[in-house]
Amino acid sequence: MTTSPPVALTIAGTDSGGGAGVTADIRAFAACGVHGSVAVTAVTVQNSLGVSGVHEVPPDVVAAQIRTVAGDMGVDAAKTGMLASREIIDAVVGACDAVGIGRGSAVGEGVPFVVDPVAASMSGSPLLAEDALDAIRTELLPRATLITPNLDEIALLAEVKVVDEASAHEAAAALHALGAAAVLVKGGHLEATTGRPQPECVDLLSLASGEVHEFRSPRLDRPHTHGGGDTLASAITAGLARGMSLVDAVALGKEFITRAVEHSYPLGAGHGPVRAMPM
Ligand code: PXL
Repeated sequence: MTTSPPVALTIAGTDSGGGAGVTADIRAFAACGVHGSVAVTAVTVQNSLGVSGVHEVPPDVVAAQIRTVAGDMGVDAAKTGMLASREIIDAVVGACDAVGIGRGSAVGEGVPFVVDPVAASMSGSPLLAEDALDAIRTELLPRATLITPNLDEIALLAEVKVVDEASAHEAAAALHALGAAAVLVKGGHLEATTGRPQPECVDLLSLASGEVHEFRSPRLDRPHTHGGGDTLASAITAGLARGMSLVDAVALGKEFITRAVEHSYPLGAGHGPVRAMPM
């Protein structure tokens, strides 16, 4: 008999260069053994050098993609990446509530929902309107099973500058106060932010119960890390779609992204992508 894999849904933007956004998400889903479905929020005109155009998908079309997929094949876990605007966030929240994605949805507990609060590309191009930050804070954080901000996104969302372990805990507490049930504080950008050499890349998983888990990996100095954040969040989402606990799914994600960075490759004249390796 042929068995079907679990289904994960990414709600995110495209990258014409195939490095980040839904292209990275689908590769990570496939490598982690889940079927990837997509609700495209925006089309970016992009290559390894950066983003030269952003074209938003109409909010009702974003919502329709979510409802159409969920109503047919079902969704075992979902994630968000680039959401572009407040109007798209409102549409995503409405559709997710209706089909039972995330906490506090119309259908009880809701399926696991990972919110990667993407604000800008690696090269600094904005991927989220300034007035949409508040919608991420008030609409999405409380619905998320897990949020996966990098240090820049933490500064924007919680107004905490993470420079060490104590401020990482402070950031997690501020994000819990905004309603996030679980926060993964990603330490990968700490060396660039503080200028202090970091032999390890330490990610902190903080649960609202007060439980904290640390995930450590050797710091790999690689120039080609395009799509790294998307890949990590997608591998975690895949783990959740497979029925893993949150802690086990984050452990899978950490192992997956460490291997993907280790095997990243040059492409074009700018930053190449991480490589999704089967797990
Ligand atoms: O990695 C963040 C990201 C997410 N989604 C899209 C992107 C990027 C970074 O460039 O282009 C579509």
